[in-house]
Amino acid sequence: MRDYETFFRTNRLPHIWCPGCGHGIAMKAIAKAIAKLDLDQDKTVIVSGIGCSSRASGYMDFDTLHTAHGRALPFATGIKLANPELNVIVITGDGDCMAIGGNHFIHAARRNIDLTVILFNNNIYGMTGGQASPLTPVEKKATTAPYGTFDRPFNPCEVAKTAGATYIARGTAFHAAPLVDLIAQGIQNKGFSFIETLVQCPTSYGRRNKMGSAAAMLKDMSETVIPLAAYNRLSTEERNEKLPSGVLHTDVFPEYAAEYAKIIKQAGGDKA
Ligand SMILES: Cc1ncc(C[n+]2csc(CCOP(=O)(O)OP(=O)(O)O)c2C)c(N)n1
Ligand code: SF4
Repeated sequence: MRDYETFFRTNRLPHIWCPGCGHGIAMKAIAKAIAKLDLDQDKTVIVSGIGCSSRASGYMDFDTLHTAHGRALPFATGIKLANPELNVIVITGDGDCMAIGGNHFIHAARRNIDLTVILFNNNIYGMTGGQASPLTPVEKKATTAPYGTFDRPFNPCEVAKTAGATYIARGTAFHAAPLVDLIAQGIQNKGFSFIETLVQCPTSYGRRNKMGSAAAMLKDMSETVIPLAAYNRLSTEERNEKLPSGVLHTDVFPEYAAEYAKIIKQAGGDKA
């Protein structure tokens, strides 16, 4: 097995992330999952949109695409359809994935195309200074909600499930070791895989909401996010305060790129 550290472009360091940002932990988990599965570096592509989270693609030594805000999934879809043998991994933020990119997300999930999407969820638009995203919890403050937002947030795992994703998991930057396994399982699923990864943004989110240091935010995560089995034992009222982690949903549907290849064959297109 290759050392995961060899999967970084060290000449691009130092990274741009603030001290205590959780994005680096999530990026490391992806590199470790790739190492664990012993994926071919030349057959693995990392695609991202725009945001602090999406900067991760630039630090990872694979074929990488840093695309436009919200548009990682259309690029990733094109890559997968043109080269179905590639492992295509998408890194995205909560604004990138669920706001501007929300429509791409539901349709990529609906198609069950073989992509692994890792959402670095810091509950805020970090890069642009702290606007509320569709995943900002009610009452949390943002530059666009100085008195606290009253927009109801999405549960991205539920959106993914409703849209048709065939592997859905939730992990956190605090639970870094199990996160590696959740990502590895997602990569192995032949279909649309979604791993929501909760990460701390001490700068644009934590500071405004008086959540303390990065360490305090991680501690909070460790108490709020609990294994699915433990979550299922809670009362409805108790569940309001917690989030389940681990593999939340799996399903089996035909994979889009494989179905597409069949149609090409049927139409005689593979003779060219
Ligand atoms: C089309 C377009 N709209 C808006 C922007 C400005 N913009 C850049 S990053 C960003 C938000 C990033 O937030 P998120 O996706 O949650 O990632 P984070 O920075 O929190 O990791 C926005 C609105 C842009 N670059 N392009
Ligand atoms: S603003 Fe937030 S998300 Fe962006 S690098 Fe800083 S801590 Fe990370």
